[in-house]
Amino acid sequence: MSGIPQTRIRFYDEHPLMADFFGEVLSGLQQRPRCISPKFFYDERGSELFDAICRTEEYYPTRTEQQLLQTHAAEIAELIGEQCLLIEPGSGNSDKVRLLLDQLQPAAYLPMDISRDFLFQAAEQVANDYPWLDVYAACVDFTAPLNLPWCPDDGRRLIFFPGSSIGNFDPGQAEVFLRNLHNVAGDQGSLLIGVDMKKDPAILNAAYNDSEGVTAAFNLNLLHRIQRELNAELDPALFRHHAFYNEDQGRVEMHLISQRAQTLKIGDQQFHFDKDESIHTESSYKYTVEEFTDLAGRAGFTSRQVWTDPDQLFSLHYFDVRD
Ligand code: AVI
Repeated sequence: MSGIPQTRIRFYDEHPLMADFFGEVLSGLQQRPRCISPKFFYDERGSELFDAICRTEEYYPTRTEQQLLQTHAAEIAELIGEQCLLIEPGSGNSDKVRLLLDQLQPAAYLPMDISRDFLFQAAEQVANDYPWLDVYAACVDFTAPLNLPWCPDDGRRLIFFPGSSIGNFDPGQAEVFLRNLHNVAGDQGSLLIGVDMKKDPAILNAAYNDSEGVTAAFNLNLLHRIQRELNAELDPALFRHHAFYNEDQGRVEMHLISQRAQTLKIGDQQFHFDKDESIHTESSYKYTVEEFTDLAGRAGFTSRQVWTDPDQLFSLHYFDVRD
């Protein structure tokens, strides 16, 4: 024995193409209604602001889901059994999975993210903190169809997709994405997914309009990013954050509203905005337990268990692939 601690970590890099920020912003601003994808929120500052949102008084999803994971980890472990392969698409800082690892005792943890440095750093921390665990970190675009060439092929697979990130897909895209997860899970696999629930609109409106203005700063940071990275002629202070629950669509919408008539310049293109014209930056769909069970059912999943908190704010669903 050398006495040197060995980390059981392997890296796999598919070198996913980064999204074309310039091209997507230009085409989104040409559309009516104008829109920019929420995936562009998450530069370094945007990721810090998102973490800060999760700590605000009003943004209940993070702490409610953490509580559900903590409370039900043993039941989850019983459902999936010992020595599973725990796969987390969009693993980010791998924070929430830590609530499961001790109970689940998986054979291996497979975090996947498109953001290489962040992924490899987080994976290394998990490997250091859980020296008994094999970690296979994969830099991939998890929204594209996935295959797992680096994955050990014994053991049941449990896909973990927390945070209600599924809410940021529109329902059609969500079904396609869930189908991809179904393929990845294999014949014996399961899915553990966090889903924000429909509720009193006042609670939703407060969650996306926190009193400290963190969500507003997160939304407006997109314009700072466009100004800085695309050399755009625009003043973020001439826009304001607007978020509201759209009951007909069952989603919270975030917009950036032009506070006066103005013209933005990006590259050689100009975009004229009327006063109060909006850029739609995010939709966050909310689901009843039945609605989400049906959606996942259309993607081939069978519901085994759903846990909710006493206030019915957030749901944690456990699905099997098999009937
Ligand atoms: C990442 N996603 C699930 C968050 C949500 O609630 O839709 C992003 C967010 N936007 C504003 N606040 C939080």
